[in-house]
Amino acid sequence: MSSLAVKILSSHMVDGSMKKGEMMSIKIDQTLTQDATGTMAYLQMEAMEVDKVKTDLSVSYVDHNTLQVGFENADDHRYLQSVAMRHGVVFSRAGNGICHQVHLERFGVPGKTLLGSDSHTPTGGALGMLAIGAGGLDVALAMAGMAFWLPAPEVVKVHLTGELSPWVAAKDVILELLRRLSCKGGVGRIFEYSGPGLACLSVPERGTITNMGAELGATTSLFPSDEETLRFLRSQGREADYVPLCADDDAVYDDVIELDLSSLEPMIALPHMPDQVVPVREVAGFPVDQVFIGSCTNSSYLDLMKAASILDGKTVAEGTSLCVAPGSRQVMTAIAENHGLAQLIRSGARILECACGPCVGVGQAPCSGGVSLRTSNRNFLGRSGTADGKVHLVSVETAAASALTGVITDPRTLGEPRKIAVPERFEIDDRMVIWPPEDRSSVEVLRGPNIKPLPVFPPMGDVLKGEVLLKVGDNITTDHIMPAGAKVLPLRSNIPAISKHCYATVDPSFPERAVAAGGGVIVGGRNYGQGSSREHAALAPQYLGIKAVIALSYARIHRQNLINSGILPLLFQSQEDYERVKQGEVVTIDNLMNQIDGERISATFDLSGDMTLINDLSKRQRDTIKAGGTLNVARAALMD
Ligand code: MIC
Ligand code: SF4
Repeated sequence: MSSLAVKILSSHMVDGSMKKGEMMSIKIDQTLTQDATGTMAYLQMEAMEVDKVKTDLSVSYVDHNTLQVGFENADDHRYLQSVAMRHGVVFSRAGNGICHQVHLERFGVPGKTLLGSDSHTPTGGALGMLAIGAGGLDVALAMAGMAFWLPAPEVVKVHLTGELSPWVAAKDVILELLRRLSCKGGVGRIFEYSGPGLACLSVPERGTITNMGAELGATTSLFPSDEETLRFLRSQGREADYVPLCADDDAVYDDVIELDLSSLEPMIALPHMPDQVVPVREVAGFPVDQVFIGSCTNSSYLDLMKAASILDGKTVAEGTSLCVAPGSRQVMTAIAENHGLAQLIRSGARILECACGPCVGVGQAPCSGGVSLRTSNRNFLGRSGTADGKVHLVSVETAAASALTGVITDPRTLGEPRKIAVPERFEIDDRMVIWPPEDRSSVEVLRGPNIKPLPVFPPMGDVLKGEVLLKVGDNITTDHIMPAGAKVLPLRSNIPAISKHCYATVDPSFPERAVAAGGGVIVGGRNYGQGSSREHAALAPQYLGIKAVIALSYARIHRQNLINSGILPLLFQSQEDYERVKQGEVVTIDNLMNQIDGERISATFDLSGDMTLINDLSKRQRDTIKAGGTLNVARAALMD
C-alpha cells in the first residue's frame, strides 16, 4: 500500500513519526554542497570537530562563484578543496559542472537519500532517489553522521497520461503545475510522478521537473526507477547502481493530480515569480533583449542539442544576446563531439563555462529594464543582476526560437522538430573529480583572508525585547533577504561583510539600523523566506542581532535555517494581527524560556498592545532556540 516516497522514508527512518505535520528524522546516505553554501557548511563541520564524514558519499562542488575578479572566490575554492581532502569529501573542481547535473550523471543512486545545501537538490529525484534541500548546517550535521529532521510530508501522486506534443517540453509540465498550484502549493508535500506518461520522459527531462518542484515549495519530487533510469545509468557506465523501484499498485496518497501530457502547450512564467505562468502564445511578439540557455534546470545534452538543432544554420536576432552554459563538462564535451557546439557558436551564441552563471546573477546581467528569456528556474526581481530586469522562464525550445526571431516565439511555429539521438554511452572522464587520500591526517586546510571564523552567539536571554526593524509583505524570497550576484556571493565565507547586504534591495538602511538598535525583530507575511536554501539569509540577520521573525507562514528550509541560527520563527494568529503591527514599535516577550515550551506566546507591542502569537516549534526545535542555535546543540552532543 506504500508510495515510493513512503518506502524510501520508512527504510531510512531513525526517529519521530510519519504522521503528517509531526517531525521525523531520516538517515542520510549522500550529501552535496556547492561553493556558495559549502564554505559555511565545512566551517560548521570543522567547528563540530568531525574528523571524517560518516556518509556513504559526500561531494563538494564548485559551480556558483566561478568568476574570479578578486582573490575571494579563489580563496574559497582552495579552502573547499583542502577541507574536502582533510575530511574525506569528494571534490568536483570548478569547470566540472553544476552540482545537480553532475550529481545526476555521476553519483545519484535510486532508493538512496541525498541531502544537499542547495534548494534544487530534489533534481536527484529524477533517478528515484529521495533528494532534499537544506541549509548548510543541516548538511554539516548529516556529514557528522546525524539524522536529518523534517516535518513528515504529505505524498501527492502526479498521474501522467498521454504524450508530449512536438515542441512541448518537460519544462512545460512543471510550469503548468506551477500555474495550477502556485509557489506555495507544494509546501509540506512530496510529489511522486507515475502513470503511462512517464515513458516519454528521459532522466534529464525528469530532472527538469523534479528540479523545479523546489519552486512549488515542495519537500521533494521523485520518479520511479524504471527502464529509463536503467538506460540513463547505462549511458553513464553505472548500470551496477540500478535497482528497479516503484510504488505499490494499491499505494495510498494524500492527494492525486491528473495531468494529460498531450493537452499541454508551451508555457512561460512572467516576471517576477515562477508561478506567473501563461501560454507562450498569449505573449508572443514581445521583443526580447536576452536569452539564456542553461542552469541546473535545462542544461543536459538533450537540452543543448535541441537548442543547437533549432539554431543550426541560422543567426541570433540582431537586437538579442544569446548565452549558453552547458550543465557539465560531460555535456560540453558531448555537444562538441556531436557538432552541437559548432552549430551554437556559428549561430552567434556566447558560450559560457559549465556553471550557474547568469542564473544566480554572476555575469550576463540584462540591459536596464531588459526582457530576458531564461531556461532557469527563478525569476525573482533583481536576481539577474539588473534591478529592473524582466526575467521570463521558458523551455529550451521557446528560448531558442525566440533567440532567432528576437521576440517571444511559440516554438510550434518552427515546423517539424528534428529528432535528437542521445548517446547510448557518454565518455566517462572523472578527472576533474578528486577523491580524498587514504591518509588524510597530513592534509593542511588552506584558509586565505576571505575565510573568516564563524561568529559565536550566546543563548537567548529570558526577555526578548526589540524594535520591529522591518515589516515586509507576502512571498519575501531569500533573494530579498540576502541577495546573490557577483558582488555579494564572494562574501559567503565572511559573515560580518555579507551582513551589510542584508535586505539590500528592500531597505538598504536595514543593516545599519539593526546594528544601531542592537538588534530587533522582523515581521513578514505569507511564505516568508521562499526560494533558496541559503542559510546566509538567517546567518546575516543573526549577526545583525535579529532575535525573532513573526510571519503569517514560512518556507520550510528558511524556517529551519532560522531555528538553526537561534532566531525564533513565530506566527501571527491572523491577517488582522499582522496588519496591526507597525514597523518601528517595540515588542516584548517576557518569561521566554517558559513561554517557549507552550504553543501560545504572549507578546506586548508598545503601540499595538498585547498580542498572542503562535509557536509551532517541535520540542527539539524549542531546545535548539534555548541553546542559542543548532551548532551549540550539536557541539554538545558530539562532544559527549
Ligand atoms: C539559488 O538558486 O538561489 C542558489 C544560489 O543555488 C541557492 C543556494 C545559495 O544561495 O547558495 C539555492 O537554491 O539553494
Ligand atoms: Fe545554480 Fe541556478 Fe541551479 Fe541555483 S538554481 S543551483 S544558482 S543553476
